[in-house]
Amino acid sequence: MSFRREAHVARGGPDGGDGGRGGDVVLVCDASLRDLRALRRRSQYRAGAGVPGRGAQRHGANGEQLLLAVPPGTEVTATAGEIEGRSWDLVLDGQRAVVARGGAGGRGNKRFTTPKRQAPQFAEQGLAGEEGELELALKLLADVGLVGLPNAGKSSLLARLTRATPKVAAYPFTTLEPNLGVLEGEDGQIVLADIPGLIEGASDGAGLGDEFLAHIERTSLLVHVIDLAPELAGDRPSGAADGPIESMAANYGLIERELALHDRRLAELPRVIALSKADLVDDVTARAALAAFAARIGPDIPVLLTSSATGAGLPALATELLARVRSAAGKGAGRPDSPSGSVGDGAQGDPRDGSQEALLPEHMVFRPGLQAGYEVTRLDAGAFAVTGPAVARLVERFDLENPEALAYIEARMRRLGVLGSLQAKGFSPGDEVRVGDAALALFASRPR
Ligand SMILES: Nc1nc2c(ncn2[C@@H]2O[C@H](COP(=O)(O)OP(=O)(O)OP(=O)(O)O)[C@@H](O)[C@H]2O)c(=O)[nH]1
Ligand SMILES: [Mg+2]
Repeated sequence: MSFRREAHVARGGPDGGDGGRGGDVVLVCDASLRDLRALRRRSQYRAGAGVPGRGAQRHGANGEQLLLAVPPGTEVTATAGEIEGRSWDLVLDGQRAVVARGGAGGRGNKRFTTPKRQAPQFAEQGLAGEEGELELALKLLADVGLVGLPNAGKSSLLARLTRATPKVAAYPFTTLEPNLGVLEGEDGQIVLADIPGLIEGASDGAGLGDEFLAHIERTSLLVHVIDLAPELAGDRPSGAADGPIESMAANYGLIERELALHDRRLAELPRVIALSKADLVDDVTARAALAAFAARIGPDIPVLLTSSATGAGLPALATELLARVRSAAGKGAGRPDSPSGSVGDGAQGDPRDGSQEALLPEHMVFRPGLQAGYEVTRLDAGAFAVTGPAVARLVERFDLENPEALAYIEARMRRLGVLGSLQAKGFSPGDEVRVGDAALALFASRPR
């Protein structure tokens, strides 16, 4: 609130400028980051405050927004505060999410000048910005997930198909953390993820549990790796009742059940089956097993024989994966940000693909609408409560000790119809009206 004061100007009039709005807290997806470590150092982040307005109609500057960089694949959920329940998914470089908006600035007293109120002795207060708690989870972004029992040969496949160097050893649970590798194709790359082996009950936490399944939730294709050798390399005659094919089918069913129990989406992903370690059995046996197993599984799922020792079947597997990921991306079923797609050069605002354009801005833009609704409740004789966002904001915005500001609130409430509703419930001038934490004696001076 300010009035013009100058030596030779009498009654200079109100000249209070508006306050600036508070800065937003914004998460920005940054493809150069790989983890969330940078955010561990602090637990609270706050954007800059708006600068108050000043005399001579000088408006305050807006608060500086706070930009926090997160790696692609960050899922954000607001778990507390007024932002609770909102969520964002940051996958593309440069993508932004405004997770908490700064509060609006208040208007200076100059704005409240009317022919009748030429010297307003009050100004609006700024509103508080949004506050809350966020949970950030990083999920790997891979096109293809390698799944299977422990020791099936998943990491060996990743090592042969890509330049990744995961640990490989002849015992179960060699892999304790997911590994990523890039498979180079002729016209693009795809990312493969090797996760720890799964066992029965993994979806309930058995073995290393389902913790790592989250990392393959966003793949567009799974490679289910089944060890061909333990059944066929032994001296069990193939084709015997309850023989190797039944046993492989049982292992297959077991893993598929765990995937489905973890998340239906995983069950619905297309898959390729790799019968691994084919070098450990003779060619004829391996081919017979392939034919029998493929017949069991049905025509919809390709089954391939592979050997990470000799490299047999690996070019065919690579071709299959590259083709299927590309066709999934073409259908829009895959991740829109697949490195094999047209993004990845970091070009922003390139209008070549509408669907990607649509993903580039914030995933979710939350704009509180103008909610004018309110509710009047009679608490007891002489006391009422009014609830509703518009009324709450009105009261929050002004100094309630200031009689002029109070008169302004009364006038606004009358226009909103609040006075009428109060009167319908037995309100008489001067009764207590509670709005949020405030208790006001309204309409005491000028009942109508
Ligand atoms: N002969 C032969 N051995 C293989 C082949 N693939 C994997 N192995 C062996 O099988 C064992 C397990 O291989 P890994 O690649 O570590 O298996 P994994 O599925 O990643 O196992 P976990 O990480 O424990 O789930 C290792 O001793 C590998 O050397 C193959 O094609 N031929
Ligand atoms: Mg492994």
